[in-house]
Amino acid sequence: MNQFFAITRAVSPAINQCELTHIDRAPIDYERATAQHHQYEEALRSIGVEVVSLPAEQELPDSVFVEDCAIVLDECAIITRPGADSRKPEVAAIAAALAPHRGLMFVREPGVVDGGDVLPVGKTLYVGLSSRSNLSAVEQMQAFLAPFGYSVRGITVTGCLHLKTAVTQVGEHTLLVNPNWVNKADFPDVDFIDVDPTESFAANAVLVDDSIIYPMSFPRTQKRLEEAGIKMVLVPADELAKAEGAVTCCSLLFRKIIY
Ligand code: CIR
Repeated sequence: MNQFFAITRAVSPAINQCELTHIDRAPIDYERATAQHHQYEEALRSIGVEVVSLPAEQELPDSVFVEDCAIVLDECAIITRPGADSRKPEVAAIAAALAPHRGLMFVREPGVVDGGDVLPVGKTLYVGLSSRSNLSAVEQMQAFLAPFGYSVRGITVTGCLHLKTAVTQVGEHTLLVNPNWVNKADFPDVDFIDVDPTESFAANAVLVDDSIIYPMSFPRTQKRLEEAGIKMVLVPADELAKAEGAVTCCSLLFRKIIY
């Protein structure tokens, strides 16, 4: 059994000023979002993850979505340069929190990338070329990671915010996917579970060892996952979904490395 850390950050009181791209603005209940975020942290703890919870950032509406600030691999961490200008200041505190755990590398201008666009599967990093992430960042990340044997591939994603809105890993060789937003042919040598067609946003799950943390809002896709024998810890996540965030967005999960 691997040991994992997760970095999280409390919901900002400014959450109602969050960025939105593909959904309409609806009021977000800060207390409810915070309560659900605590349940998410508890879910991580329930499967043995050590949670490092950072304080809320008053001035940074989207700062609860820490996933977008870094890509943490066993060998190093890449600090991103988020695609939305309002989110660029979020990375400083995340770099400081990661520094004790990994050597850091930094994506530089003109590169932009949100961690939500980066899906590592084995030694391949798939990067969604969304409105938030570009080829310059793909090239920079390829240069950082080539010495560790990774290949970094930019792929097309349409209709949703990030690559990981459309596809995430739910087993070593299994991806949970919304085939309307990505092309399954871009992911060789894996098995797929498709989301139920009525549950477009159901493809985002957090994989920890052989369990996933999964939103309660998608019962039909949940049934498909159960039928595939995937262990699940269910969490309420509908309040932060109004900020266009899902479950992977709320943590930076990485293996403890004992040097
Ligand atoms: C944004 O538009 O940047 C935030 N409102 C939502 C970010 C969600 N993050 C993620 O999917 N990794």
